[in-house]
Amino acid sequence: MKRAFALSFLMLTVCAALFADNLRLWYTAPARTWVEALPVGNSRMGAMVYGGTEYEQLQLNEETFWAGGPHNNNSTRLLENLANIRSLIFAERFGEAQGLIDRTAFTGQHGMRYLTLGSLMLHFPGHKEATDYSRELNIGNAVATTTYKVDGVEYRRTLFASLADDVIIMRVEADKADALNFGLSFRPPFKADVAANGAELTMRCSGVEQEGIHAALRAQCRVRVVCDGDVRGAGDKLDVRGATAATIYISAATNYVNYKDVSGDEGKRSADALEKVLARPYKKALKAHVKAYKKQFDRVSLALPASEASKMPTDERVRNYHKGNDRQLVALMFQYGRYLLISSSQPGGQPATLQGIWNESMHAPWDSKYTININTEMNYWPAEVTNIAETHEPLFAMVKDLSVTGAQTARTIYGAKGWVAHHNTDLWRVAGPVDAAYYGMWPNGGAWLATHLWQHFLFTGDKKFLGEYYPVLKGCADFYVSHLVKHPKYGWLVTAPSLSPEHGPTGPSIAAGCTMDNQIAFDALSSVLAAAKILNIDAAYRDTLSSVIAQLPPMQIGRHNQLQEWLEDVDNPRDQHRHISHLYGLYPGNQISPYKNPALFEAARNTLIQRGDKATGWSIGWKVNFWARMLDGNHAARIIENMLSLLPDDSKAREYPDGRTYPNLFDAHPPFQIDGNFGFTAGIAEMLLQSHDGAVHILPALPDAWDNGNVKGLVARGGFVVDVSWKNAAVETVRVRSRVGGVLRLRSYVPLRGKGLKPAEGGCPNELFAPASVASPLVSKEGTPKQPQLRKVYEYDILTNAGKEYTFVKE
Ligand code: FUC
Repeated sequence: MKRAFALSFLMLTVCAALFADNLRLWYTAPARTWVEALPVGNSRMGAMVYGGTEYEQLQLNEETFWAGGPHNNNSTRLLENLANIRSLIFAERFGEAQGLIDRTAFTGQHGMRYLTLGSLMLHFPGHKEATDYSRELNIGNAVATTTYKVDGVEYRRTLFASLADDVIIMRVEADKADALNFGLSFRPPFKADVAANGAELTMRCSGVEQEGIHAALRAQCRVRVVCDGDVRGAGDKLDVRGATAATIYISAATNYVNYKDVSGDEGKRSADALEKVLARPYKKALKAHVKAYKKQFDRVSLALPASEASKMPTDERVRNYHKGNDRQLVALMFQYGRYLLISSSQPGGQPATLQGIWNESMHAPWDSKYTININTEMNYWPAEVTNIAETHEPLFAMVKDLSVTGAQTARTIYGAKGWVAHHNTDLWRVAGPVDAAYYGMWPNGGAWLATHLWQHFLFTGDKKFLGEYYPVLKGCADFYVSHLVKHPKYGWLVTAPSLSPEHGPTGPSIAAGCTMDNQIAFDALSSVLAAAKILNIDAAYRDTLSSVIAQLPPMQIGRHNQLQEWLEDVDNPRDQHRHISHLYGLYPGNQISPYKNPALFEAARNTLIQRGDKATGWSIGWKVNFWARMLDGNHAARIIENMLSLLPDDSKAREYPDGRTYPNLFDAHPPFQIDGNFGFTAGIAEMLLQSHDGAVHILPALPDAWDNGNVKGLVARGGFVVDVSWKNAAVETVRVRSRVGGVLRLRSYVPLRGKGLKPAEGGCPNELFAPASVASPLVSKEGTPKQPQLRKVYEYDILTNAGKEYTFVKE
């Protein structure tokens, strides 16, 4: 007995050690490039730490430091041309329609850009030649550490962006008394005013003008050193002498209040944050941060088999992933996505941009703003299912803002009701089209974002939330009801002008009623219909909604047995474009089900095969989710391998054409774009648990190679928190905690047993995970769609009570 106990204790310890080890990114040399540096963040502030010995660099960001100021970009010239543009589209004179849009839909403002705050530099004279070097980011507690020795003295730097205190803190220590001597200075890539005052260094700077919109923002960044030695400020530097430990506190703020108000006091805000944190000792501040972080992070764990390869430094693990025996890297990458979302998106803050909050440039790729024809939505795919729903809140707040700015856009540019946003927005919540007709003339960005409100309801059953956001959801439906027009040839109600994101069959992209538009309109209209029923309001409006839904174009299966991207059967089966927009209905939507419409499901598979397995980083992230929804874990694993392919940095893109992961595990479009990280995390969750199609499906798409493992804390629609363990790639145990009660319908590839579990009967008993009911597809006469081959499933029902836990095991 004693021996058995000792043995299992030992095994637990070994497992815990392996597991803990898999929550570290670690390296044996300082970062040479930004994509080797490690990110910390608390949503409002972010830092990239290089871990240099002689020169340490902390590249800083504050999430509201953007170019420009309050404005909108609503053209007043589109409306008078709208009828003409529509006539041209329906006459299939797409090029002329596109030209007319290019001339009338744009104001010259294409969204403002997200800026950097520059870097804080630490200079350690004499530390160039160091030994015993190591740096790491522990995503188990959100702390980054650098250690090394110089002349027998060990130096340690500990960095975190406090989730409890609204500052970034770096602790610098030596293991020999009084051995610390270093200087601090700013390195801003813009004109800044830097001044030292005692133990504090302050940088004051302004945003920049962009496209005629004057710079309305100012930023202040303050650095305060507390140490047991001597700290002196002189000119634009601080100097620390003869210390054993020094704590550096960094605060930053701007005058941004909201998209129309810039009356904040950046000086007071940054000073107040410092004063507040200085009131508690360093150790308490560290503890408070770790506690706040773990409260969110610890809700989910994922264990996949480890191997010798898992023990290598992180960049080597990515380099070697294709060799096939480091499945644990997938678990690390999964958790890294959760780390990045917790660190870049917290209640009260701004949503994660194309780069989260981490941007080193004054001219970031695509302005590091919000691209809402896929990228921003992808950022939030992991939020609900990986149990960090609070990270979703900044997105909800942005959608609320857009429902106001976008109402003006709908009125001004289309003469329409409700609200609309196109394919980009920014800190100022612009909602008009940007860039050019080919990319920008797409009126579904707002409605896609708003699906996140409905999804939050499905995951939580929170009727108060639904009531609060109902007007925002309804505004999307109002837009479609007033804006859709009857297609003269087909009689369906369609969006016009529009496009299938950033893609045209040939030449121009401008079209009417693209498949993705119809799917998003379907979701916008039917979620309002369902919400109105649940909230018992708007009875007459529900009839209008049902009538419009019935007139939307059905999905169509074309001559290559593909799901058509456009109304016409013009897809090119050799086209491998990164946007696979028409599969929105497969993921994140739930309009394509193997059980309810197998022909459509098969057409979606053909489309996926035709588009290929490679792409930009975010597109690969989307494909992991697509193949999970295809219930094909082995194919999803192949896509994962395409993602976990090293790109040392952008200058090596030619040598590494397939590189999609940087040494710091940031996703490479290339360049760096964080959506791929989040898409990846969501994709792993989707392989392990699905809840969009009439049941909570356990291990729907587990690859054969992930033979043994377990996941804890994933969330299914209906508010079910699910733990699963598996052996030989089959379910062993399932534990479910019910947050809101209701019937749980379980779907599994193996028979299960457990108290109260009964074979399922009838339609889905829980509206929170019921499948969508969409019209049957139209099938081309030239196509020969096959039926998919589906694994046998077992389905069970159990009535759950809120707050109770249920356990099931393999029969
Ligand atoms: C869309 C994509 C690009 C890129 C950009 C930020 O335009 O087509 O690949 O991700 O967003």
